[in-house]
Amino acid sequence: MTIAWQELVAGVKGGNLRALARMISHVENRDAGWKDAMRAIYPETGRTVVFGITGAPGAGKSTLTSKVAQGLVARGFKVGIVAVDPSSPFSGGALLGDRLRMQEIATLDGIFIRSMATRGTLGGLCQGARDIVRIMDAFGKDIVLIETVGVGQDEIEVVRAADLVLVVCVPGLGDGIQTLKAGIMEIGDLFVVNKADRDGADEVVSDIQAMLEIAKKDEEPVPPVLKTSAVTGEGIDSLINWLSERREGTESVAAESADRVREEILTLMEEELFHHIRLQWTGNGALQAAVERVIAGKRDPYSVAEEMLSTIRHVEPETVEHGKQGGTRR
Ligand SMILES: Nc1nc2c(ncn2[C@@H]2O[C@H](COP(=O)(O)OP(=O)(O)O)[C@@H](O)[C@H]2O)c(=O)[nH]1
Ligand SMILES: [Mg+2]
Repeated sequence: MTIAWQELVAGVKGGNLRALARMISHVENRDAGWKDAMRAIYPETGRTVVFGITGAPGAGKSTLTSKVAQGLVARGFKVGIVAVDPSSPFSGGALLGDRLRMQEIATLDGIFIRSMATRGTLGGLCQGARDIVRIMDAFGKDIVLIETVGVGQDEIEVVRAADLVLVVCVPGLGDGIQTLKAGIMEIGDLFVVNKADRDGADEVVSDIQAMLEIAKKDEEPVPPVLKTSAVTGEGIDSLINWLSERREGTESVAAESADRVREEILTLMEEELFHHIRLQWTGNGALQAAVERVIAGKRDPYSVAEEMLSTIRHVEPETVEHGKQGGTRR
């Protein structure tokens, strides 16, 4: 199938919703020509501020995300949502629940919602999220909210695609903070204690504040801790205020840091190399032959892998259609 990439790219830049959805799917599938298409939109990107919203399952991330998105739209922002669904067979219900809760706003003007599976994403979860964010950015979104569960390594990787991270905690999860993956406290720019309508919210706030004080580095301000309740509406406005202030006041946030660019280039190179290695070795039968020799007890996997790697001298890049240079951003 040949994809009408130019049409899609033009559609995305022109604010066409159908083109936006289709381009995201084709890029996510890594359909032939995806990189040229990303290159074509790259100069149009760099405006969107990306907020990662992470926390334990059931903390209220989806509920908060939809409330906050609606509040931001009411203030004139164009908002996109990326929902990273846990696709474990045990949480099939959660996935559906997320979709249903999100459905409520999927049709609201100015909000585009995209779900992403956590497993089997070509190119990795973080790069996948980054690609989607860029396409939404070129489409004209001012803000993208990425909702992700903060419990697994893959999920934490996703927040590397975010400019600022909100960590959602709740009372009544025992030691709520401990259920989050170690390392998540360090990445929070804002802590939200949700379900403040329940007992114990103030204790969780103090616990987090104490923890942040201990972890505090000189010069750096301690991240704020907000209390919210989707039931009573408490704190939702303050949360929306924080987000819109950060959207407005931090033009440099969206600028890519050297670390981030370095990491992205490496990720893209790894993806490409891996793709070529697979194609080459499955295509020419060398892999199958090696498998047979190992199974027959004639070789071991270690030396086979080493031998095969030593045959790589040069990896041709994917055919470049236009031969043009990628642009710089506006
Ligand atoms: N009592 C109370 N329940 C909430 C609040 N926010 C969300 N919930 C409920 O908590 C459950 C999980 O919410 P959800 O947004 O799906 O959590 P997620 O897994 O973090 O995305 C749902 O039944 C929500 O209605 C809140 O502030 N207070
Ligand atoms: Mg959710």
